[in-house]
Amino acid sequence: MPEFVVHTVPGSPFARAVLMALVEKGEAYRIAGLTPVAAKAPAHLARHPFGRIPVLEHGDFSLYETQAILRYIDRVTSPGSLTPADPRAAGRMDLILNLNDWYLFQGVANIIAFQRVVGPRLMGLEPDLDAIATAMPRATLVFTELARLLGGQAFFAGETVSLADLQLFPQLDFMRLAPEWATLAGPHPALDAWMDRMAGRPSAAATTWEQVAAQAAR
Ligand SMILES: N[C@@H](CCC(=O)N[C@@H](CS)C(=O)NCC(=O)O)C(=O)O
Repeated sequence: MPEFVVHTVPGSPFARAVLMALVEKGEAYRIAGLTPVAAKAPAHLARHPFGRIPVLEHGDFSLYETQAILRYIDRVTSPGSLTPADPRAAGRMDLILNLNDWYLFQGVANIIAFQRVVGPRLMGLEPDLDAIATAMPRATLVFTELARLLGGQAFFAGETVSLADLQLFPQLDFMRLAPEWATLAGPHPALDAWMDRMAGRPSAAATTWEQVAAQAAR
């Protein structure tokens, strides 16, 4: 099996999902660290024409878009162990993957987590409180829907961890650092308990911002 190489700026939640999947699978990987500037430079644009991260390289094969990467990893290593066999559970997994990308990241995490966590930490920015306030109605809807979809299950696609949990956790792990978390997750204790369950997994502990930065520096 060729080496898995993940191109990323340390701190990226999308890249963390990929790294968590590799750890869940027991696969070794190497991080090819980028800066935000290098992510827009020709060398990276040759890997990802839209200048985003992460990019996975596996031998002579290269892939971008986190969902595609996650599914690829799940297909080439102990096939399908992170995808439920049951079609309805798999449908829920797919729904969460898309909900993450379209409704949580776009308009919620890319505003609230950026303003509260990423911007201050990466660029020394002050949070834009108006932008955060504008994102809160959509954030409330997303959290309510996530709690409904989780229901009383241990994980989003049933009783075992799936790609859905790995995609969602890194975004919410940043959201949890924002003061808005109490308002958003307070009414949904099952969601908070799921966060604790995910945070306790070795794949979460091995892929924190600090861990990824240290690995990228090697
Ligand atoms: N749809 C992409 C989204 C990836 C994405 O937005 N990554 C962020 C970092 S977490 C990024 O590249 N940001 C740089 C930018 O927006 O220019 C995926 O699933 O991989």
